Amino acid sequence: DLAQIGVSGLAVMGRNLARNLARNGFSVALHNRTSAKTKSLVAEHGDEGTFVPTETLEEFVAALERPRRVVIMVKAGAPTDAVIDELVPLLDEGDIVIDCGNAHYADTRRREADLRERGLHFVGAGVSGGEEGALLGPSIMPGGSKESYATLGPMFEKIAAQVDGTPCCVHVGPDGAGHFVKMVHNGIEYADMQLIAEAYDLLRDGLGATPAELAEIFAEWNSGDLSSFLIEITAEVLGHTDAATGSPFVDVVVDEAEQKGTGRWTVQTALDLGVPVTGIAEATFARALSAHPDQRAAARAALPGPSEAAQKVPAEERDAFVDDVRKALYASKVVAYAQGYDQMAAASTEYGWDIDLGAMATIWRGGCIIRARFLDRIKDAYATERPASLLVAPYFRDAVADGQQAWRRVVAHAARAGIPTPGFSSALAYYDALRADRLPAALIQGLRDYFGAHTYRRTDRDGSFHTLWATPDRSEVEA
Ligand code: NBP
Repeated sequence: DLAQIGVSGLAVMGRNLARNLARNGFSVALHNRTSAKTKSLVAEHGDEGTFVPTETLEEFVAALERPRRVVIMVKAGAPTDAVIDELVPLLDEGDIVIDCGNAHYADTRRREADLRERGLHFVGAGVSGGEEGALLGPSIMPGGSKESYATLGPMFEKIAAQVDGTPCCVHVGPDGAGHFVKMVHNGIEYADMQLIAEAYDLLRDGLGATPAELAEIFAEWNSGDLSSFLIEITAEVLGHTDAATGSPFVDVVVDEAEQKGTGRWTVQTALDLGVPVTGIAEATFARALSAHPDQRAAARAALPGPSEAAQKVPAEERDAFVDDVRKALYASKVVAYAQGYDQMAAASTEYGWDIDLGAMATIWRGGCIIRARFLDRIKDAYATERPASLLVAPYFRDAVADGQQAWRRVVAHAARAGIPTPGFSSALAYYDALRADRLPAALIQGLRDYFGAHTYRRTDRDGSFHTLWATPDRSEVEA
């Protein structure tokens, strides 16, 4: 019998995705560049469902029912192109090639156009949830044609995480839309983690509390509005004791954050689209800063901070401080999501993707790293019409208004105590800039006109104007 779907690339992700498909009743053809991984999968998990192991791509393709559904799950970049190049000559019109790796959406657009010309469907599908998600139910963000989704969608919806009976998988939009949304998801994940880290830093310094005590605070937050996978595992990590030293685990880890590049892609893309994603950018830069130990050591030796006394929160204000930090975290998180949503909206317009933004919140509620109670609220915010910003959607508007003063107190405290809070601070600056009656952008326009004759518009009448700055009377001309 021919297999319903094939998976090529059987490292941790591909292996678990293949098992997930088999466990859900689909017959799965298996292929890996080197066949050891194929053999071990069948040897260890062959009883979980129907697997058709193959050694060559020719055998693999021949083992699939038509139209063929071929999932590629290899290292993103050149390896993906290598597999596609080898695979394509073996396929027939109407077959579907699905890249479930972490591809850059521009690569996906290129590959999709190329395969479409050859009569094939190419689906770039974002898959979130790591190893465990791939096995037990990830959040899946497939792009590509509507036609390909008609045959692929039901399978993906079955293996995806389910929340309240709704699968965490939806057709995002044509060509690179799925991988774009996955990229923004990862960018938001960076921002989420940075904000949590800042909250931890503020509490630890301000309260002088132990990581174990802070773990309890995060566990408590996880029962409220902030409830999310990342807050839950923050409590776990902070509560963990290092077996070798008996110290809190967080104290024995080198404080230099690494990154694989999806945060950077999100920021680079946002710059091109002209969308401020300051939350994601600050999170990405904060990781970069942490990873320069020599520069940090030089600065630590040379640059003074505030007096010790400024850092501690008085005993009678501790509970209020904890609550302020919680509200500041929530408000900053709303800003980060609002910005990520703006970025998806801008790309949707730019590329004609017609992304249903509310549906993105729906499919991020389970399976993926940023899964959170919060996302139900975002889904609701987009249920009727698209708000000008997530910040002005009624629920979030009220929540942020409620936390606004706390947010200001926390950022002021951080500045006085010398605690770096680029996420909290820039989010508040974004909030204030967005709601400002007048921005100093007017002065910037004046300066640009002065040195570069770049012209400006007036508040009182239409047209473009230039002031003759070098003339004695500085008269104005219409440009
Ligand atoms: P890796 O990213 O480590 O890739 C290993 C796989 O790529 C192996 O199957 C390997 O075959 C194959 N491969 C390589 Br490397 N070069 C190849 C080539 N030139 N031709 C054919 N095959 C080649 O695997 P992974 O961690 O399972 O991740 C797979 C994809 O999923 C990546 O794009 C990743 O970014 C994405 N992703 C990963 C996670 C996660 O949590 N790990 C989460 C979400 C998405 P071999 O066995 O013969 O060397």
